Amino acid sequence: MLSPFSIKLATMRNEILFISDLHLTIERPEVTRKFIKLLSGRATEAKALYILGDLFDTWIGDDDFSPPIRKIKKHLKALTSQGTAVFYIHGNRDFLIGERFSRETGITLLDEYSVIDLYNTPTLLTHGDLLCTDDLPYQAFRLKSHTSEWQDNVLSKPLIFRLLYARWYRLRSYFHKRKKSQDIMDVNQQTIEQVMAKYQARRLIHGHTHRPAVHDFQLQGAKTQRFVLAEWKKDSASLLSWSKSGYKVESI
Ligand SMILES: [Mn+2]
Repeated sequence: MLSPFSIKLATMRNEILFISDLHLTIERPEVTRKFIKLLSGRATEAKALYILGDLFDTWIGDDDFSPPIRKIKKHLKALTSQGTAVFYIHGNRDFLIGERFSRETGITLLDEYSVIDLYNTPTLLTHGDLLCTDDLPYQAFRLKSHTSEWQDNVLSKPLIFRLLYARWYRLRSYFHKRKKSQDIMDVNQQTIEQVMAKYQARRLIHGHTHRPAVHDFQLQGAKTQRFVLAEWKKDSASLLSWSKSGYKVESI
């Protein structure tokens, strides 16, 4: 039976929050602090929190407990325990987040493309890297690194090897990114239209490109919107909030 208190809570829980690209790392404690503030404050009154990838700057396996991982896990667990559903889509940095992390935090791992009914609009959620189809070398690496053969091989290495590999990989991707043109690093509109048609979606929400915007376009004669979430930095962070009355982009 619902007590008056839980009825009040139930009616309050009408907000759905979306964030991505926090790139949490020990090197940016301000971002970790902002995230924990969100988890222990605002998000406790939300119906659901969707994290669309790259929550962590690197993820080398669920057995890694280096800071700030333990703290983040604790706060995620507290949030899911008190009734906010938390959903996660892997980013290109933390795609090795696995079942153990999900079990320990109470979050639900979603598929790389997931459709939800967001206030009566079929809404496609994804990290965004899959939409950058002009970046052929990256897509080739992604394909390879998402096979269980590659992942089992990596995860079977001792933690210290994986830590060193992650350092090397970050350095490598930093230099690669500098060489690549800005166009190649962005999404491909044709891919977006194909994927949205395939999933029958009228709205797309993703991150990854760090180019926050709301794009309006027509797809098969219907009004369609694409929301790009912002990356979190030391002095700027934002979330996308949906309720029955529409959406808000809020800075934190
Ligand atoms: Mn990304």
